Amino acid sequence: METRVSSATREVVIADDQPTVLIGERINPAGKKKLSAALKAGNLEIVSREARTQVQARADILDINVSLFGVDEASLLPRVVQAVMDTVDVPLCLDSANPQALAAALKVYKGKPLINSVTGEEHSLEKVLPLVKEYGTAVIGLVQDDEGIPNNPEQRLAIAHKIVDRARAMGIPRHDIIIDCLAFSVGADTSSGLVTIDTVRRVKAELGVNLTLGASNVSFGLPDRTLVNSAFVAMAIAAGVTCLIADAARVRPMVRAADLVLGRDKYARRYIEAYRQRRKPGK
Ligand code: THG
Repeated sequence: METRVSSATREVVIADDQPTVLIGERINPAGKKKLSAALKAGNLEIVSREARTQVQARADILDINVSLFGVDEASLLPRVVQAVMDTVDVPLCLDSANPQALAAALKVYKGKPLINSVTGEEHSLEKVLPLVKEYGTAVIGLVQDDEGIPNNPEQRLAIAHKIVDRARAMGIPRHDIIIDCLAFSVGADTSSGLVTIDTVRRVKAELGVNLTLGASNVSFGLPDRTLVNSAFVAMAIAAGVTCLIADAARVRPMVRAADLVLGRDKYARRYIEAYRQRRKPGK
């Protein structure tokens, strides 16, 4: 199963036999005071800087999230998307639960983006899938429905089925759907990591689709977050995740090491390249 996304000039392929794709998470105001204030003031300099830094850290795709209380996402998201397209040439992942904001961003986007996200909730399926169809995008499907987020793999798997079925009924191919089995803090609930990893295995086995996770969610509230995130990233990749939303600067080395161990890095070329990059003077 291959999911292809693109910018105006570059294509990224997400598949089992390819290196794990990293979606840079840092253009997101959650927990970031400076970025929040800048976005509220319409100042996009920090956004451009974060875009450049993440691509230098070998993010393959950038997630763009501007959801902030008191901000009109439908006017801000397309402006931020334009600013990032003007700065870097990687494909973008449009991270919004607001269909109007997604539609506005899709109008300015050049290439085939990843919409983040649709859920199994009726209102989401009804509003977001038509955008996926109209613009021919790929989409991340979250295993959440009108009843909430189930705490067991069986019910999460059922929601993944529902999203894939509803998309197929609209003529959206399975290869354009990436399922997110949902990661939560193991600081809040130590059983949540296992539920997520189990769901990944089952969705992979039954649906064969590409899979993603928000890897940094797993360590909220804990010290030394990168350590926990790295362990989770390695296990998620082994279980079948093919792309990850994460901080590239922090987890790229572990992703390369995991790909190497799992036979996804011929001649260890990418692993060695990353090692050399880290050893460059000034790094
Ligand atoms: N699945 C999908 N999309 C997602 C998520 C997911 N989008 C948003 C989120 N979850 C993934 N992105 C982030 C971005 C930042 C952080 C976690 C997840 C994070 N930020 C630090 C904090 O809040 O403490 C602040 C960062 C800093 O200042 O350096 O942890 O699960 N499909």
